Amino acid sequence: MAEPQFTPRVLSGIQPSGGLTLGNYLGALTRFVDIQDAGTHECLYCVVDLHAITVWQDPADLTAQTREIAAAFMAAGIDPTRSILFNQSQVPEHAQLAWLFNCVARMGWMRRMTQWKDKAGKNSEEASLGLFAYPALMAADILIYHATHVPVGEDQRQHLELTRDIATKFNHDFGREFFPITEPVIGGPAARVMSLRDGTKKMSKSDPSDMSRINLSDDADTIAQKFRKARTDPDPLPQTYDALKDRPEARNLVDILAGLQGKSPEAVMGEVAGQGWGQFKPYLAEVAVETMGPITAEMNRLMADPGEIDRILGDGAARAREIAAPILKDAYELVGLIRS
Ligand code: AQP
Repeated sequence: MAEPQFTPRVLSGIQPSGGLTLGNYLGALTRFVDIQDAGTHECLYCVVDLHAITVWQDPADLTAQTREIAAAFMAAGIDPTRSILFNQSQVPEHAQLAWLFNCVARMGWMRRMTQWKDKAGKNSEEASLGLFAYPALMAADILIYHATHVPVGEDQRQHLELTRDIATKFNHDFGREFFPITEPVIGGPAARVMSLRDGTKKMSKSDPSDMSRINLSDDADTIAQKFRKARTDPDPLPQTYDALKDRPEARNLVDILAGLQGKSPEAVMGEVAGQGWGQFKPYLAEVAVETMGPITAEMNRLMADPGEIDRILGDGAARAREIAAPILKDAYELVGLIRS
């Protein structure tokens, strides 16, 4: 059967498992805005609260963080009239499709997920069943809209591959090219922003050390202090980007500067080659404050009116459901479930 044409549509999300980091901002948020502004795709962006509760979240914090992330989306440039902005739990079709996918995906596929291994660690018997099934819910987030493209950071590549495996198996099992084989959109110098304390670990909002990350809510002094204390090696910056290959901490700071300035790391190296850390780090902090300061201020302004944020999320959820409901209905019918 010929593959149906799918509407060019983008879906991506961020978990309200803490405040946003510079990694989320550069690896995800700025790219969400670029795609929206390009106008080539219908865009759906969600705060994935059901994913956040796969590990314990204090209920009051979860509510506040969900609003904070919605505010950050808008402060960074997501326009809720051009994109559909919502929180995942208000669109029950995500969880309903996820159940079908729990029955399609195989245990072995899930066990291979590095995020599961990292987050469950040695204590996997105590991890929630939801954490194990997380990638099936993520596949449902994407496929409930027949999304054709998903902008994500490098860390999500494996989950995207699993989404493609689930779509392929579903289409094969039920004999129809029903779900698109979604393409990841990964790239740019900051596709993987690393921890400021360990250049081999990604910057993460749930890292126990606040010094490992820049938060979108950090003020100028805190940002300067965190970069000043960021781990580096003693050598100055070399002449070429290639020469940073085995210097993960140094390379990370150059990548961050490139991401903030929207330049290639090679172009940045042309400007900072030979600098010592005493010169480079304050400059990096200055650029970060200049870029993020206005976003943080706008985010704080929006958060002062939680009722308005909730209204926007509710409106987005209603629009999202208009797309999701007929796709879920068709998926149920393909599986043989009666929906009268
Ligand atoms: N360090 C990063 N560099 C580049 N991109 C990143 N992303 C996350 N960290 C980095 C991208 O941000 C989007 C949203 O991620 P998420 O919140 O859904 O989950 P995550 O990837 O697990 O992010 P965190 O910050 O590490 O959250 P916790 O600590 O709760 O697990 C995704 O597109 C991701 O690629």
